Amino acid sequence: MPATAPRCYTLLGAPFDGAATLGWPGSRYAPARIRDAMGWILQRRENGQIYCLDHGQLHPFPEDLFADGGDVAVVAHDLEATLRAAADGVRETLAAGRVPILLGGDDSLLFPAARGLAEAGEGTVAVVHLDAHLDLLDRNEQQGSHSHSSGMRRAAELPAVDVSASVQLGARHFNFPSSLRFREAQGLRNIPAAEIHRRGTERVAEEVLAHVAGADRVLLAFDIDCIDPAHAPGAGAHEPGGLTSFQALDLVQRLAPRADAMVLTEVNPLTDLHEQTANLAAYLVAHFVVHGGLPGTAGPAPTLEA
Ligand SMILES: [Mn+2]
Repeated sequence: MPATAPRCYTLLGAPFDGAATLGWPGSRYAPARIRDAMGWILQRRENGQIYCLDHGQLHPFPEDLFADGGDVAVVAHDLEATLRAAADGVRETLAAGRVPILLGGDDSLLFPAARGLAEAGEGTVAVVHLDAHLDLLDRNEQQGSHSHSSGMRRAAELPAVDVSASVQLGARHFNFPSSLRFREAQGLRNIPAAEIHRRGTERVAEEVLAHVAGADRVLLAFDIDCIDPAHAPGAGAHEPGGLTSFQALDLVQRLAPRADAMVLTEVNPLTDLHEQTANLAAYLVAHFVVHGGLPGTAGPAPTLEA
């Protein structure tokens, strides 16, 4: 097989939850907890490879595949400065030829992730947004115009973002009728959690990949609350009926090769249980890196035995 260099990834922490104006604050502590959990996963590397048990494959994992770029310069009292710093971190990582993984922090960070990806080059950006919520709030008195309820709305306003090539996955329960009107006016596709449960992740991922096909670059925006609180209790809000941890991991594995950046938000160590959610978040990041870096190659064949 020809030697192809894998895409390489840089983790950027954004320990900021000042825009968590509803729900529980605490996601500022997530980057440190997720980094700790990553350490346990990365120790399974040997001689530049890692063995993925899900598909029985060996994946290249050279030393440079995954790097920790530290935290972006969040300013706790200054939302705009924090969003700017996060966008700069994403843009500069892409300019260095690496794939950024921005770890929130609250979900206001979806917007600077999209902004940094948009500013990194010409052409259009599609956002694949996994979330229990739509985050399409324009503004209100309590939350203003930049909060963890408005990230997707602000991203959709960026000229480079192709809203009709973007898609939201995992939403459930109730939201504002004005958000439905915005979605319909903009042609923003929505695949709610109920539909993912009925159709399965393989078919949904195929539809998502077809839907974003026309975009030049893709942001995978992952609010941990798209996962059911039974699987991810450490979140900013609990919405029952969400994805299982398996469904979330499977979607990330399938979408990773098409994604040019990832933002992972709303992991909340203050509501977590025995680091369960930080651990799941670390595995979401690890699968994003392993499956997006290079396809797996001949490994041991999967067996049917227990
Ligand atoms: Mn959410």
